[in-house]
Amino acid sequence: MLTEITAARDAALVEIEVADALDHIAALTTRLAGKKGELSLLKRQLGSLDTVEAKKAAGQAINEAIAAVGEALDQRRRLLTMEMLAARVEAERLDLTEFVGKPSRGHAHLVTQAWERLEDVFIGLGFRVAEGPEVETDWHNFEALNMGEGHPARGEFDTLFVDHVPPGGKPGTTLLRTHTSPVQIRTMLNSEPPIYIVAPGRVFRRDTPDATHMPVFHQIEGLVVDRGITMADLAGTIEAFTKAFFGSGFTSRLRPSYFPFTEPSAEFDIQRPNGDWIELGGCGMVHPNVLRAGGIDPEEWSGFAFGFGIDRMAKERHGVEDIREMYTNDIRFLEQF
Ligand code: FA5
Repeated sequence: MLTEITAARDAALVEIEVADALDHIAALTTRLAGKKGELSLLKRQLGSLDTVEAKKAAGQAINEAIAAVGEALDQRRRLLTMEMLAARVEAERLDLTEFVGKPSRGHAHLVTQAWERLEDVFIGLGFRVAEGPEVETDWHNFEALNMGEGHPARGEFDTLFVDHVPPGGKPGTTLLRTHTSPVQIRTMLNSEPPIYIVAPGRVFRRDTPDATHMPVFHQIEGLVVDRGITMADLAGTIEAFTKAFFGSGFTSRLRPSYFPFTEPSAEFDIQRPNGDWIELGGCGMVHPNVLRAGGIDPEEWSGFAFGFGIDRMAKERHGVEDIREMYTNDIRFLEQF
């Protein structure tokens, strides 16, 4: 009988050893170690043994075998439970490797970079930075800039109007500023000459987007009002700025043009080291009517102003083909700058 018990125990231990799932262990627990399990059933045969000693020895052997099998089942259950949990953790683990070891700091947009560099260059030339609102009055955007009601030049600015009537005002006189020039007026009204300011900012026009136009873009305005300011000061400032911003290989020129708020007026172009000319913006001597609208006596003071497109400058500086690319928010494009 002892041989039979040992054989049953060893067979049970082997079965437990190879069980590879928790429900398999549960089934083995019932079959091997339960009250009606194979080992317990052996007890029924104890009656057939001849001596009390033999019965005692066999009974004890059966109990030890049941305990050994029970212990083996516990151990195997613990192991399989741990393996199952480890497998689940592994399956549900988030793969964070792409975030490890790769610093993912962003950087300023190329138009913001150009804007900040322009401020730096002009501050270096002795200018201060001024600001004005994006929602403007017709008076600041046009009237005070020598473009009275019905002035044909108004038509060149495809204006976006805001559905707002100011207290005591007329409908259709609130608009999104079409250029940064109204900051000239606000600065003259708020401060005494001498004035040396630049005003970078966002402007709006009903322009259809194409390779060189956006309906929302950025300009930087410059205004100088002092005693004895001449066109030579304007040309010298533009040239100093061109070299400081683009590099010593670049040069500038003024070409006669027309703006209602400057007289005389000019377009200014810059020349690349390869000889190409690029148009950057407009400029001129501040019109006496504009100085008057700003509360400044044109007999005592004179000044110059300029305004150009920041987006176009960023485009030229980085050799971007199409201005629209700068606003598609494509990280592969933006990352290059
Ligand atoms: C003006 O807006 C004048 N206020 C500039 C000025 C200021 C002249 C002071 C004299 C004295 P203009 O409409 O040409 O001018 O615009 C100036 C620059 O803005 C252009 O040369 C161009 O670089 C840029 N620009 C104009 N329209 C767009 C557009 N839709 N998208 C991107 N850039 C534009």
